[in-house]
Amino acid sequence: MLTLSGFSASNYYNKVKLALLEKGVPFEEELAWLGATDAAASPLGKVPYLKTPDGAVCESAVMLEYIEQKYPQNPLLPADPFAAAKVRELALFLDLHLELVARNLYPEAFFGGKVSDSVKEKVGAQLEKNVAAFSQLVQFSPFVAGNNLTLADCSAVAHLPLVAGATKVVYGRDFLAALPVRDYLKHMGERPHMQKVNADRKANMEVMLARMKAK
Ligand SMILES: N[C@@H](CCC(=O)N[C@@H](CS)C(=O)NCC(=O)O)C(=O)O
Repeated sequence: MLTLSGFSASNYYNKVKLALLEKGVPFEEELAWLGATDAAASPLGKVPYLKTPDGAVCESAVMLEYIEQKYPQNPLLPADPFAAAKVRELALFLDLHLELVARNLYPEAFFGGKVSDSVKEKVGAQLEKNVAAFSQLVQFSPFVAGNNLTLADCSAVAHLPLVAGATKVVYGRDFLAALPVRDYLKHMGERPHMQKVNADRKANMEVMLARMKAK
């Protein structure tokens, strides 16, 4: 049995959780807040990490590849190598060029902190460029990589709301406004597994905010 460790308010946790649910792979969830992670399983102290019968793995993209290879049912990657490369390309863009850049804004956008003007300027310019590049790759027809749900959607549903929300709060403008993100999220939100991920996320977010207030 697999154990997914982390917490449901985490976008990277939800990326892996949705993949497991959509593929129909049995798993357990183990609550691990930041600061209380298993150092052997996640040497950087990040969540999520996945405990497998063979040992633990960190890094969500690696987890998705492991899950795909180990449990081929309900594939989230096309069989054709080039089509699979295009899905991986999109997933990597979402993780690295959108989410990781927008993450610099989260302290101010979501956690009542402050981000310096120089960081805002640098991140804003980088995001403008990266969103334009992402727009050339993404399809939204209806899934981000085409007709089928893929592992790129697991990243997209987890990250796009945060990128849109953070830019809206910090710059007063949603940098993804030109893309059909709202319709896409609505469509994805109709999937029962996505509804479970969203319900768990909301419940866990309340607990997380209460913990932050109590500190
Ligand atoms: N590249 C990592 C990113 C995971 C990540 O940044 N998770 C956040 C929670 S959403 C975290 O652990 N942040 C704490 C930290 O970076 O120290 C992955 O794909 O798993």
